[in-house]
Amino acid sequence: MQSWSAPEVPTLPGVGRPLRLYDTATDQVRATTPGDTARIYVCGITPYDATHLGHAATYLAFDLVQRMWLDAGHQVHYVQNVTDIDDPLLDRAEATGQDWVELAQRETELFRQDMTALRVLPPRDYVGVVESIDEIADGVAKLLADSKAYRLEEDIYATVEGSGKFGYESRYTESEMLALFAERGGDPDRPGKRDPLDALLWRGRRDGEPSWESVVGPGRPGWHIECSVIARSRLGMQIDVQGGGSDLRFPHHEHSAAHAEALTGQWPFAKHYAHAGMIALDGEKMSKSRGNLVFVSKLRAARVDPMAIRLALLDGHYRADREWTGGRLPAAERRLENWRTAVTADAGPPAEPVLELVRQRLTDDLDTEGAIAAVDDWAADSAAGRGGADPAAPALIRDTVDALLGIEL
Ligand code: 5CA
Ligand code: ZN
Repeated sequence: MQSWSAPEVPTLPGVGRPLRLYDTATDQVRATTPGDTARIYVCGITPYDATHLGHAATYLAFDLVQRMWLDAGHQVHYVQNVTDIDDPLLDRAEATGQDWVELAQRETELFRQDMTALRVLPPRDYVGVVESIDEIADGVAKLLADSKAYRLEEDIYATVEGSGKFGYESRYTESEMLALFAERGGDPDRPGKRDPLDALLWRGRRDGEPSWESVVGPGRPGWHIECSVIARSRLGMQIDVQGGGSDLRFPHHEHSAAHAEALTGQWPFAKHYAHAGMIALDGEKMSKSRGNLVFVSKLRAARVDPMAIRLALLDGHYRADREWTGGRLPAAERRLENWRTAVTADAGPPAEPVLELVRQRLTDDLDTEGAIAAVDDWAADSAAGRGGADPAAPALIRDTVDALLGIEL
């Protein structure tokens, strides 16, 4: 699929620091250890009702991961999927009398426009499931051939034993896994499954549903295997980061990792499993099924500066579940104005210590609040005429905020 266009990233003096990031699987903040090219897979949208502020917050968190690696001198190979065929998309299309292909294309395009406006660096490979059916079916066939999958009526399931490590990513107990599986698209109670937690790999053709001919018969892929295959074929195994919102911790990322590990015999799928917290509105997780959504495109249509949206979403730790309230945007707009005033001044307090502090804060598990506070302090000193008058400072602050926080002043 076509990705979206990349914003310029200014080069900063000096070198960035290694990024430390919380890893769900080991319950620790640990250094990421990329090679020359860092490899990251971030789960993409299911394209209906895009892009709400919860989505945006999650993609912004991983945008900062990419920016930290670039600043530290790495190249980044970033892959993201689009779940452009799945039950929730078909349900929405049917409920609203739309063609599911058109719905998916329209929402994916809106997502691209929103990401561009928010200055999110694009994935190198933006990959739809529909365009990947053959490679996913090949993966299912291999799991069947290796006895790591089995047929149940017209469908195909993966055995949870297939990877030998099931459960390490989420660290949930069996009963927690069972509850979440039922809640998030799994079918623990289906008769005939070998284990209630076995995940659907391939859904055989049903009347009235889209399906494709394939090496494992007609049908369509299950959710988790799509991400395993799309990630593995482009990035290999032991990728640096597998990312998504915390609702993907289980079952999605557990099963995606298990399928990829069962396919390759290699472990782990990812060196870090990173999860962003959920954005809530009125006390409830913002979600398509609840319908309590604030859309990036609606805010843009109301002439809200996308940089204020970005700044508002970054003003909170990415791992914390947080509430979107009416006051967040005006606060971000005021802050943006203060920063813009300070970087258009002829001089300001020296910027190198600010750059150092922003690097330090962001590479410490993406402490955006700390980074924003460092820029606030500089802007306040500048406005008050404190701390020196370096004519090079405003330009360096502008580049720092642009390259590391992705905010164009
Ligand atoms: N297509 C799958 C992943 S393969 C999917 O989860 N799509 S999604 O459209 O439902 O979500 C896209 C991303 O946004 C996921 O990483 C999800 O965890 C994240 N997300 C969804 N709702 C919220 C929310 N309220 N707050 C933060 N992130 C969210
Ligand atoms: Zn995914």
